[in-house]
Amino acid sequence: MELWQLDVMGGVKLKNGIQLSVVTGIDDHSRFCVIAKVIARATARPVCDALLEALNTYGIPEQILTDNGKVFTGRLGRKPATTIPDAHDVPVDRDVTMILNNGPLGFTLNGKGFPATAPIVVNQGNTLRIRYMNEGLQVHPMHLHGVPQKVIARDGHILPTAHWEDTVLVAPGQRIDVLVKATEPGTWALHCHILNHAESENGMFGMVTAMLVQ
Ligand SMILES: [Cu+2]
Repeated sequence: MELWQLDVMGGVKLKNGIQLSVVTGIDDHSRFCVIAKVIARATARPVCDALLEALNTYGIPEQILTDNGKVFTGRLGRKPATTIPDAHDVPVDRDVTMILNNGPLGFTLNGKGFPATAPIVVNQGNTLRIRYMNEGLQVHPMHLHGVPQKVIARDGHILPTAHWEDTVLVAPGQRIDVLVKATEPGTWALHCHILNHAESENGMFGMVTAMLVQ
């Protein structure tokens, strides 16, 4: 266990109207889930208890990344905790996870093949961070029409120098983070550039979706 990404997810609504939160923890390298604890309220005590339980079970990771640093660590020291900003925390308007796969369901983006894929809808001027994760057994070069993609991280590691690509090659098991600035209104196709993953004699299918800039 090297790097844990912790989060507190709110707004889990039960049928009877009660709202709950979930403390989640994922090890960045193994993608192993170390915490998935439902709590009544996301205050320091239950959140820290969930973290302590995970530390007792899995040992101490080298690093912990979280946007909720104070609630996780606030109770553990006498002084207020110092939180080091996460290099992933570039200001973005929207985070999009895009899971690429080629398995029993065919060529899919987030488990769906075109035309069932969900478009990414954004407002003009927004910056979005797309995290590609290739769960399949083939490479998938992802091309976004008309808009360059700024590659900022690979497999959870921030690149020393970000660079621009039109087509982002994602190998099996890889995770790649890109920033996209939605400057032009319109519908921009986003698809795998191995064309037989995206197009057949009957038209588009599989790894095709679109970014709709409003
Ligand atoms: Cu592909």
